[in-house]
Amino acid sequence: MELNFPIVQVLNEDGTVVQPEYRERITKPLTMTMYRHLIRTRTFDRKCVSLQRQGRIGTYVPYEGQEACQVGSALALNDGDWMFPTYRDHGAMMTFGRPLTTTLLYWKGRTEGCVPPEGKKIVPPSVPIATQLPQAAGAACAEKWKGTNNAVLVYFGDGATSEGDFHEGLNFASVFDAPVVFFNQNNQYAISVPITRQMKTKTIAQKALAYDIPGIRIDGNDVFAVYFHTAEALERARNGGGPTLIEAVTWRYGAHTTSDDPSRYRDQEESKKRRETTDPIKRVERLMQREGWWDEEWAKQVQAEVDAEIEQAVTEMERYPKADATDMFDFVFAQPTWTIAEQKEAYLQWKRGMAT
Ligand SMILES: Cc1ncc(C[n+]2csc(CCOP(=O)(O)OP(=O)(O)O)c2C)c(N)n1
Ligand SMILES: [Mg+2]
Repeated sequence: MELNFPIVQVLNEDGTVVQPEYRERITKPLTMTMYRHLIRTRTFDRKCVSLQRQGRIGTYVPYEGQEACQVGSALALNDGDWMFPTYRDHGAMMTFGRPLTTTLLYWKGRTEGCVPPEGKKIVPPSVPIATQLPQAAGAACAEKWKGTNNAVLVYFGDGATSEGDFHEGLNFASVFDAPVVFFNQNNQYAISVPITRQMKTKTIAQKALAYDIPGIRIDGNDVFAVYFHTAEALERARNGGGPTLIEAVTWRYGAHTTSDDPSRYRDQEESKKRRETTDPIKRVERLMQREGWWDEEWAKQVQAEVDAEIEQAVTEMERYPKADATDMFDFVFAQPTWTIAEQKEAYLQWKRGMAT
């Protein structure tokens, strides 16, 4: 079965374009845009890990290693499209237009971090696994029935495929030919659980067969494969062709979250080896060198601009006070349920006790 879903690349690890039909479309300006976004997302991610270590933001979910998945797919969207991210997809959100300060405020626990940017349909990240899939299918149906040209892109991990919501979302979208692209980032782990413990199938893409929708397995560290295949799937969705399941095979270099220690469940050598061989940024650099597009001064300038933008966002985030823990009770529903009201009261009592 795996043979039917080989991993598709456009750019291989050496930075060589291996699919001639895309050759003409890989221009210098497009490559420079990709590179800038990859550097911006990686630098931001590293900065966030360091801010967490210094106690300036709360728990953080790093995505280093998965930048090509997030940048390539987000750049394939039109402005009017929807994005349904998970807690790991702030690289995709910032590429689609979410301000960096918003992302920082989210990880500081402030409610401002859940407010979508004006004019962009970026849903707050789903922390409960896979709940966003049926929601995305529903949003896509709504766009279709309203007769718009907007499509939906929904992210989820390999672990999410074990949830009922995964199957419900795909089935619903398939039955109604909803204009939605299901974008799976297969980083091969659900916290400490490897994919072999998560499913018996060899691929995630093959699950598309059960819903009679197109499924494709791509190299998630190849920003061009991600970009072109997501764009094609979105285009098909807009033209009435229904949903697509994309499995982007990738790897997170670091921990599941800043509270996790991956050395307890996997060999750290593997991540080190992958950094050297399959890194999404290095292969774009190799392409640029090969084509004679690489300019050391320009790369330094990109890094300096990105650093300045991130520093500015950190300064803005730090103007906000620490989050008030009662926010978590006040912002679930417009009117709290009695259970939430009771929990809030219990929390306030505990806090008063701590103060005396
Ligand atoms: C419904 C639900 N069950 C369990 C959890 C706890 N949990 C948080 S992250 C995670 C693993 C998810 O793995 P995957 O879907 O592969 O995404 P990744 O974290 O690798 O991006 C689990 C089980 C949760 N957040 N929601
Ligand atoms: Mg995973």
